[in-house]
Amino acid sequence: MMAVINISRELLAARAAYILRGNDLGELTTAAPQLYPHLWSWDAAFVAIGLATVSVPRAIAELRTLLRAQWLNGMLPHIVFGPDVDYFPGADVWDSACAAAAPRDVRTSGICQPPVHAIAVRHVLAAGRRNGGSDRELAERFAEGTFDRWLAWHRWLAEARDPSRRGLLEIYHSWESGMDNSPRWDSAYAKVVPKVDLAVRSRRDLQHVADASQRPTDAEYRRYLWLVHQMREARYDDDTVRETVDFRVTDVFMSAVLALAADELAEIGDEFGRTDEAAELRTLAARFRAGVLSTVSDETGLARDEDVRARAWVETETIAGFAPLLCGADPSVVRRQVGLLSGPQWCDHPALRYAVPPSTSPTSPAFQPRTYWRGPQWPVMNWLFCWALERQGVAPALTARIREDSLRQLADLSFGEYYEPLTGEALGSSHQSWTAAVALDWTLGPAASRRP
Ligand code: 2M8
Repeated sequence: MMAVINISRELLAARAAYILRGNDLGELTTAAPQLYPHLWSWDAAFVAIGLATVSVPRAIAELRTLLRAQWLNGMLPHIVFGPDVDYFPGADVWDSACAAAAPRDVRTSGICQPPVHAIAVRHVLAAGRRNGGSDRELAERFAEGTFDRWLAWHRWLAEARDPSRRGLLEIYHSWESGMDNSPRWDSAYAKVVPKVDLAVRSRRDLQHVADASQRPTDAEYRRYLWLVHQMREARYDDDTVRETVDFRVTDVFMSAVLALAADELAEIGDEFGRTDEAAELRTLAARFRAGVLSTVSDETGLARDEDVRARAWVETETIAGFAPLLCGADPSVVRRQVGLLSGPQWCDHPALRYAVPPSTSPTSPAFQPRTYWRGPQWPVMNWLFCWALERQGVAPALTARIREDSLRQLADLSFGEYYEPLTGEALGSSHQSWTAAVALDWTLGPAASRRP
């Protein structure tokens, strides 16, 4: 059993700011110093939320770096490559230049990640207004001036990734979900058989974690690389990718994030007189909220992904099942989900070191406490669920508990990428930027004043 560490909120904030500073390459914060030496799309949004508490201009610069890499079709790519450094699969493997829609002057990957960005833009705007003066001016100019870019991103998702307009986003690689090796994807991946043996030997991630079992396996990586190969063959053309890539699933978590973010962007639209676009965004949010709700299982109370090719629901009990709590839902669904999340299958499981949701339920046969998205707790997920619930004014006791326990978990100051739920040990990369960023918002941001 690890000792409980008591540190002041000031020390946690100071250390978190120091970590982000250490990962700062100027206008791009690496997701982590060694394991992830480039900018990741949804990491950048969380990083901006953290940075907004200490520097509004620097938070804006981060989001602008991501926007400079936006594709002509509106997609925000999941990786924006910085200076040449070891990472696999790097820019050469993705070869985004083969895509007609890719930007010519920035190297990127060819897939996307959950669209949390509008949440970040609103945080930056609010921080600018709290600070006043030039921060207010900069933040307002930024939010107004980039509105169309974020709108294009949301429109692309709604059109290219929801072809049958079910209100459910499709993904063609599990890296798009952000939860790369979650057991959510096991059944779909079981049918992905690489036809070319791609160089798994080049994996560099394993050099940067203490124990390879905390990362995806080589067999998983072979499939990941095969899907990249298929997309590159399709030159990342949306219609071709949809029809040819071996992995095609609807992602209920990402769909809920889109609904939530579309509502946030609509608020910005209204503020700056873009009322037609704001109405369009609210319609989009309603479509995806309904889509998320349509997946909820009567039996388990959890929302589900669907393997589109197999036409089969994914029943694995992962944190994504709580998607309705992100985007808002029918009160009876919310009540049942809050009960589940607070209960012994999740946060109140007796073996947990800290009462925060693991990425897979400890009562599920798929639970692996040390392996990446298959069981560990992720501070950034805790932040997102707390923030979304607070935004709706739902479950204050649960959110206060998750936040307090997250802060206790972070008190070892390692800013781990993820945490072993039974022991509280930090795993994966240390000095992970989005972990430091959420610590900053919890200690210095508006959430800090709501804490007991
Ligand atoms: C992880 O994903 C990358 C691939 O995109 C990796 O494992 O190499 C995920 O946790 C993802 O959600 C995250 O954005 C990224 C950087 O933190 O790392």
